[in-house]
Amino acid sequence: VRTADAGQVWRLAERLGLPVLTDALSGLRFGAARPERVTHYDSLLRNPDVARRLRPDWVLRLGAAPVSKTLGNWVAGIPSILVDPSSQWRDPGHDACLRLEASPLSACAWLAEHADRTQDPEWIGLWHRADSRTEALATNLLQRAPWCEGQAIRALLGHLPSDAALFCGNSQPIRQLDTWSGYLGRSLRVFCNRGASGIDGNVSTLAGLAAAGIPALGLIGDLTLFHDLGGLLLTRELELALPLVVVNNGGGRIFDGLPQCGLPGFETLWRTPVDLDIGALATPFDLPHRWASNASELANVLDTALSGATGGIIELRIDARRSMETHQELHRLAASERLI
Ligand SMILES: Cc1ncc(C[n+]2csc(CCOP(=O)(O)OP(=O)(O)O)c2C)c(N)n1
Repeated sequence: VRTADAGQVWRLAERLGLPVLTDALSGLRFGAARPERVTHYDSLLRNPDVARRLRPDWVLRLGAAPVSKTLGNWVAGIPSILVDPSSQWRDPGHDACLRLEASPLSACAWLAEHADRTQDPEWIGLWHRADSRTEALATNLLQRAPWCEGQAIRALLGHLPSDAALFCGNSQPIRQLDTWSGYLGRSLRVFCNRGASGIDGNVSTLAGLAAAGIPALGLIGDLTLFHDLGGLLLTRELELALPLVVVNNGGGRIFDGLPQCGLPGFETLWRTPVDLDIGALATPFDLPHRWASNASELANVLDTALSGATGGIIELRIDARRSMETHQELHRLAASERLI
């Protein structure tokens, strides 16, 4: 949703009492506080009681399919109206019973004027409570968890000024952002090459954003970097003002969540770690290289990198197994605690 359209979406939500499940890429997740905003759906919908009691009769979907598979599965089978300004048919679950090729601005404005059925106020209250409680679970968990992507993402967001831009790579970074960002209280523009979830060309896209006058902080996985080393040439040429943060967790760790994890050959055929020294890779491109393997190191590195606006690479050294355990612990807590 474009920034210009967001106000109309919130007006409709307020007028009808609708919860807005704000995908990290929606343009609605960050900004002024709204009681209708839900950010933790990926975790709280794992709670069977919540998933059953908050289930709607219909869904108004704006734009592309959400990042969260849990959300996608939960809305499957619920009649939905898809409002999408693109001419594509972005309905992977085939749930749209009506597709409007329109801007969210005009569709929401029309609905706000013509719809007359407001929802039971208790319903939005339950959403808000479940979201707040899940946020408390996540914050509490990250305070006691070993160094992981959730903590790193919150530190990155905490360092970005209002209206900053973030480019998030595919694979886990966008999912980690979707899960852990929570609500920020100031605006942030998030970009991603969602497309067919390709890890190709991500560094080049970051450079393209800079060339278009949108300096963005990059957050990508290690394989995603190795896939687009040519993009580093562009970042040097364009003298990118903000750093590229690379999660060095030893290959494609998204595959650790697949059932074949642990099978003979898994390492070679799925995880495919590439034994390259990221610091040494930065050298021929004249890019500064900094690294962090805990929260205080990251805070220091970000202070230096962002104050000097020198760009370069920040390598986040993450123990993928521990990070995954924390992620799973959040899912377990959200599924078992009383959220509403
Ligand atoms: C062009 C392309 N090739 C292969 C894939 C399949 N793929 C999806 S995720 C992934 C691993 C990405 O690893 P990394 O960037 O290190 O991120 P992590 O999974 O560790 O978060 C791969 C190879 C893809 N999405 N796009």
